[in-house]
Amino acid sequence: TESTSTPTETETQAAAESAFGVDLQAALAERPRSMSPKYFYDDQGSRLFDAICELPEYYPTRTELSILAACAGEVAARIGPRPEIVEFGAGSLRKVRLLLDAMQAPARYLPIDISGDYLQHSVQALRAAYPALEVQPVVADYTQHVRLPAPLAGSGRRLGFFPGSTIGNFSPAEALHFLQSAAGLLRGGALLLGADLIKQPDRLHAAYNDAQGVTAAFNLNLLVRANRELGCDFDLDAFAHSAFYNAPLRRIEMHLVSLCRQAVRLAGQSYEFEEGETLHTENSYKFSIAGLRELAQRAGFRPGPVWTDPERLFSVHWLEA
Ligand code: AVJ
Repeated sequence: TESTSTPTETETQAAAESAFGVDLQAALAERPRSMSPKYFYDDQGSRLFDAICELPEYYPTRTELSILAACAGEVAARIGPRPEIVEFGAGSLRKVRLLLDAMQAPARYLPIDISGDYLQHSVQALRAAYPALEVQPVVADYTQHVRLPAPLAGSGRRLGFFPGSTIGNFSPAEALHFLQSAAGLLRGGALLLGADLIKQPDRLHAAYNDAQGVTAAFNLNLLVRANRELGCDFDLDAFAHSAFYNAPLRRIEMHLVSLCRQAVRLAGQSYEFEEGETLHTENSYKFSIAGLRELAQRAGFRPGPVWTDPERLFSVHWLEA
């Protein structure tokens, strides 16, 4: 609710039964403790993520935009006339606009997202900018089985779009599973996939430990959200942001570290944190170009061209479905 007053017991009880409440209770009861990064993206979390994308240290967004600007013409030529664009996640409209602007009469844009609200917002903005484009949002969890509407009469091939290295949030097994179902949805078309590359650990470290503390605020916002929505009593000064590169597993890990021995309440239960104990909040896997192509191939794609930036920070892959 919008109310800023303390939630009633009934409200807290209902919230505890939400997906966020159920998953946080399970996370607090298990060891090691870990939550899905999807819970970062409430209103404030989405705003903080947008701010991350503007940070000087956070190279992925601006690097991918520059790669897309450079390859959009070739992408448009490869997919052919009147394509249907299927975006996994209602992402940054800036990215898909680079593609739409290069395409020959795109037939339809189908953004898939779980959050109906966010989807409605981006759909309105896109309709205003592209009056001739048919925009058909699909409210679904694209990590699960998705059914797409039948192709429009007279439309060309389907182009899937999964930018931002969001694939890095998946475990290797989940990434394979996602790519397998995407290959099924896009059969006869292609997937344009953005993947962050393995690089010097100090560069990665800086991208997830920015000087302004925006990434720390993004991470800690999970506890702010739990206090507001679930009636928890996380002491925001008693947890700290921690992000580091786990080199053997090729991933950035984000955690919230307990700075002292403390207890936290959720739905009538008390959960102890030892000093130094963490809640693992996100993995962000990094890829080699060859490794990503091999993964895509195992999932049923035929890997085509790869575009990258001069520093080889980020990669955009053409995968034929
Ligand atoms: C949206 C998952 C691609 O992993 O870089 C940014 C999220 N987390 N800073 C990433 C994120 C901390 C981002 N992804």
